[in-house]
Amino acid sequence: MATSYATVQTAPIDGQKPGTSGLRKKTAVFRNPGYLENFVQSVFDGTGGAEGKTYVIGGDGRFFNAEAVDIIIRMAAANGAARLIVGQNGLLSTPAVSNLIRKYGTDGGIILSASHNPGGETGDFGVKFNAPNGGPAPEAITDQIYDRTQRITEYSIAEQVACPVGQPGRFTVGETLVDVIDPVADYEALMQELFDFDAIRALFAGGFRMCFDAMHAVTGPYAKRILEDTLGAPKGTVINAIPSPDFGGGHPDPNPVWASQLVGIMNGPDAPDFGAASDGDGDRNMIMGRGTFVTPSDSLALLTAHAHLAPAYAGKLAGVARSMPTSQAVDLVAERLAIPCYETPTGWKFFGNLLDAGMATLCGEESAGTGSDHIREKDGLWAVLLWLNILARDGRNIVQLQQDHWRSFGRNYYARHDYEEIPTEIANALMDSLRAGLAGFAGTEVGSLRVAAADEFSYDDPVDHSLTEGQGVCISFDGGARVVLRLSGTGTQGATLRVYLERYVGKDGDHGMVVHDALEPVLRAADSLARISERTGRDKADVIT
Ligand code: G16
Repeated sequence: MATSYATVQTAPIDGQKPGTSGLRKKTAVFRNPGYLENFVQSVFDGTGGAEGKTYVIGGDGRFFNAEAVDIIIRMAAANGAARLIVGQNGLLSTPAVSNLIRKYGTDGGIILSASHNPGGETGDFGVKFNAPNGGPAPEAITDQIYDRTQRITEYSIAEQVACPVGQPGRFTVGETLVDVIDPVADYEALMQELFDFDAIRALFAGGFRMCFDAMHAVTGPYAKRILEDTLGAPKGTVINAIPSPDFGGGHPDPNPVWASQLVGIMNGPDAPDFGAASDGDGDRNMIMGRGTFVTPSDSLALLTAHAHLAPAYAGKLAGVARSMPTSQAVDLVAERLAIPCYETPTGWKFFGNLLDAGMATLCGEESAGTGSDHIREKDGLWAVLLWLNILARDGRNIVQLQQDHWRSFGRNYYARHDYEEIPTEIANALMDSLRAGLAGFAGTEVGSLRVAAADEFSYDDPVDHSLTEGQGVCISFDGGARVVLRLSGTGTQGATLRVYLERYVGKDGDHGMVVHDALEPVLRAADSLARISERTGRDKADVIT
């Protein structure tokens, strides 16, 4: 029987503006009638229509993932898509989607995830459109999508038909071919091209032990297959490996606060040599050695310094890029390697042009994202495999590598303080008054520090020369300390103020301070200049990472 299609009348819904990384809202909001449908139709309409196109579709398995995949398949079919590539059970990690888009030359992909935000019925959900280069849609495209959400009058959807995504294979919805694929296979093949799997296999065969915490999220099946089945890590190396709709009731954010189980294991009496975790959709990573946490900023610096040990990067680093709030540790490595280091706004999408133009090879962010030109997303398991490749080829352990790095380059003490769910007006007023005072900050003494410069970051993209303004306030102090303040673009409730603290201690300085103590003067200066406690009524941050 022929598939029938419906054209459903609808009206614009407020607030469908994509943020730092796609549209993120409470799951309940996405489940409101027409909410997902309006946004998906706007994605198609805002990108020239779906007629004859091919898309990759998958998500991190959170609550509402399965229903959303079903709706998007039926909408893509009703909009005339030629072919859809869907992960088995609707599962695909964000890096896997990026790889599939590039490998099969599709017209883009739709990723269902709110990344590291909690899931479940009362948690968060999200939809992100990735462009044909495999990367998050740049602002020019998300603006067009948003524009459509404000003018939408109808959406198209196929009738309820069976979409058997539980097994690899092919089915059709009307004229649209739907290929259900093993989510891991293509991704694993790419990793094998990049890294020295034999060296990593030998490392594990020699008794090297690691713990990978998949945090009940999408990376579980990827990590189990690659680390345990292919590379020979002992069974049980990957913990919390089965994706669950509410991430086991946890917060799938790989940082020392939320990955506390891993932290306990790595600080325990029989700690393995290496610890790592990944987030909801598999693009973030956290790295630990025995009793040691490697900050994402330091991880980027160390990976850059040693990337030549991996086959894909030996002699091939064209440049590096980091988001502005990320510590300047990698800048020092780039300087020594005599390669350029680019500073971009927060948001992986800003690395896309640099990667496409071959100007940057490695990129990273303080928010636990690291990646390279192999795809156009950050990639959690990739970072773990690059670390394993380096450990296998270098011979030193993580603690030694980190300490030797600091002795060679100096240490950038670093922490991020998040003040969550601040009423939006208060957060905006804080940032506005900070901006208004910026011009007068230079030369001000705050405690033991003196302001060297203060400005608001704007980015002139060196490839397409698009200008992105208002990307965070940066106050630097004499001697190399700095504080950056900005509002998060990924929260779903109120506003989150992020305060990024950094202090540089040179190669002969004290690298063994407690991070909080090292950063105390910078925190005090930030509070005094931005009047954080006075304006928010909070005497400390909610989450410190
Ligand atoms: C997203 C972006 C990252 C960004 C992070 C935090 O990550 O892709 O580039 O650093 O959000 O953004 P914000 O500080 O605005 O909350 P993910 O892993 O959530 O997609």
